[in-house]
Amino acid sequence: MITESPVRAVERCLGCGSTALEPVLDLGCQPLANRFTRPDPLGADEPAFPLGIQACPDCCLVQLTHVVDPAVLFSAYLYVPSASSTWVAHCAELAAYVCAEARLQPGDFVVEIGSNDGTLLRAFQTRGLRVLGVDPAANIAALANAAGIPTLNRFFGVATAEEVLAEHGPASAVVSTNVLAHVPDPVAVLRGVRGLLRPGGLYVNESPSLGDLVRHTEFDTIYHEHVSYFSLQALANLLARADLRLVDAVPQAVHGGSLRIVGVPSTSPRPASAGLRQLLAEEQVALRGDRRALRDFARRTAAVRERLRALLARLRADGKRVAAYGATAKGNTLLGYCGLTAADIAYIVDRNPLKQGLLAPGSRIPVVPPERLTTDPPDVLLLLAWNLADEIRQQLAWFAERGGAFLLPIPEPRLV
Ligand code: DWN
Repeated sequence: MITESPVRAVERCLGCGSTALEPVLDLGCQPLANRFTRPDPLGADEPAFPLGIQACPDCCLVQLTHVVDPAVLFSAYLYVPSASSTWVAHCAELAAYVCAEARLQPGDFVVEIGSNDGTLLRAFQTRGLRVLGVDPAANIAALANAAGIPTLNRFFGVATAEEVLAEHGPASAVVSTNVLAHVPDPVAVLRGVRGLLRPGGLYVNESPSLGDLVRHTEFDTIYHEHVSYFSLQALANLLARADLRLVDAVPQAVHGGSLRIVGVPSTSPRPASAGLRQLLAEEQVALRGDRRALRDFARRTAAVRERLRALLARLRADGKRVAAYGATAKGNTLLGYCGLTAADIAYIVDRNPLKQGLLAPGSRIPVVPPERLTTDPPDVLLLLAWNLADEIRQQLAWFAERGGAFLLPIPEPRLV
């Protein structure tokens, strides 16, 4: 039987079609970062796919070298953002920002692309807005609908936008977080956004920032779900291809550093903000000759692997037991690239019940509920959710008081 491969090599830029793509970093063959598996006594083979990034010198888009069919990645999903109170607070602030920027009135219509369990839309709903989520994961869309957040179980693009438009009318605001960077055809998503927005409407998107990825050596945030790694210039180019115009940007701390951007239909009179012009100028300096910045990043990535492995070997030699906190997607890139397994990390705790009882992809380290930390405490806790370190360390103050240490892997492995 011939089955079609879910992976394809990216030979033309996903933003502009250029064939001049330049390799940046190769992380080897890795399994899908959110494909947590059931413990299987026979140790079933896990498919692994090439993982690396490359840069387009023509439109600046940094992107994967190989993309996996989104239907394989997103039709069922285990990640829900509501597990983190940092994220819930961020959503409340983001909703307030969009309401103010788009001057939304009660009853106005807001659409979120990739709305997951409805955490963000709930913040709009409580402000009296009409909301609709669009999400491709059937299990997660069902959770959102059951919780009272109307959610259409679809991938978003021009066809879905037309369907929403026909049924609900144009949107005053379209919002997406951690979605635009996840799709192999971002321009198609943006064309859908353009079609759905009313003339004075706003598109607000947040995605991890390339600048932060490079500055803080966040190589672990590279995995098959993350197709693009955005600079502001690359985003401006993508929006322009969909008849949208970038008018504002506000850097955010979430997920290791993200870019919040505001786009409007290109016919809108809204001018670009002074803040955006300043950020674009700073970015040009920071990523100037970005070949060198990206080469340095690749070198530092290899150094993190060596240092983390050496540190874990030393801890083991000292008789210390290590567990991990946060069964994150990025954690699986870190574990896979650094070659760490259950021989190095006893278990991973995570409070998302959808992940508990499963094995992390590749490393096959068991994911367990946080209570395990009290019944079977390790000496050291590797923070795979380093982006939520403040929240987690606050919860686990007792662990540090009992002499436990936290190991932060990024930007440099260190015990705190
Ligand atoms: O883009 C993506 C980002 C936004 O989220 C996805 N492709 C997948 C996901 O990436 P991640 O898995 O690296 O995300 P987080 O937000 O770093 O995951 C945090 C994990 O830690 C969750 O599984 C929940 C868990 N957690 C916990 O167990 N206890 C988090 C907190 C704050 C806690 O106290």
